[in-house]
Amino acid sequence: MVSNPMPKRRGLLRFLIKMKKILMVALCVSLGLLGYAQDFGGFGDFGGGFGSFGDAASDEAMIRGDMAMMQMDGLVPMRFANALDGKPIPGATVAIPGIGTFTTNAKGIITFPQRADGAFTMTVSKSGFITTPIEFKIQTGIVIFNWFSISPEMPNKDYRIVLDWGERPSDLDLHFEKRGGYHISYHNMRSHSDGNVQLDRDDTSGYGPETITIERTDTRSVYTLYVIDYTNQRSRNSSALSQSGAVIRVYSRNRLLHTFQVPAGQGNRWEVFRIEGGNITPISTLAAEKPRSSALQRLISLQNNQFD
Ligand SMILES: [Ca+2]
Repeated sequence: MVSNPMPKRRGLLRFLIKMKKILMVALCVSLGLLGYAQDFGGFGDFGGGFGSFGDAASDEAMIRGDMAMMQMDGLVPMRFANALDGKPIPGATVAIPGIGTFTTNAKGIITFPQRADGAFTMTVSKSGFITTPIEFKIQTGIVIFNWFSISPEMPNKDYRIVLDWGERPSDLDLHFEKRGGYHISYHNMRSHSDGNVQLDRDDTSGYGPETITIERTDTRSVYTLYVIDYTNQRSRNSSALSQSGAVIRVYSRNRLLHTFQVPAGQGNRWEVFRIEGGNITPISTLAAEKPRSSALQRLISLQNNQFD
């Protein structure tokens, strides 16, 4: 189980990164307004020269600044990223019946003019990635949760589980447990007990993706997938997780198998599904996280991860 009062890794570093992101967004928006007012080519060129300034977190902040500006300009932006590393997917085709067909730019973004509210399904495709249908809503003229992660092809793997969400909470965690066996999360990022299983990416700054890839599952075993709202781990009745826009996409052998949306309600633990007999059984309920693991268990799990 997760969630011990012990500070999660890199507490100070994460704080500094967050401050840096805020400053970068402020800089981004300021420069964008200046460039836009002076008609320096609008948003298409905006920010292109600043990529070398920062790390991945700063790059993401720049993209969010770009997208905020696009929305102010009456456009609907959506952004597409690689589920394994969170990097933009340029050159992907996004087909939206009733709206149009678009190609993502270098930052993985498409835009179209704001339009009447409604529910839509788009199909995202690019060579090397799994063609993925995604449902989305336009509400009050915009798409609120507009970051989407797409899985690279994986013909030889049983499952890939990808968690996307909105800006808050900053840190959601995927947990994948084999009954009587391994427990994959940021604590223990990989196991080789029945084929490789690993946490590919732990996101701690909002939006995701947070991703687990499972090479093989045993049809005689039972597995459970759940999400912990680490940011609100001490608030058992928090509604932040239910309002996070969290979506889990489960891919299997080069196709999208299931999409799970976080349900309404209270709780900092989202029980998503079980795998039993080789099939996925949806659960999708919110609950309060159970009592925390002992300090000894915590120490053991950290050491296992360290020496794995
Ligand atoms: Ca996380």
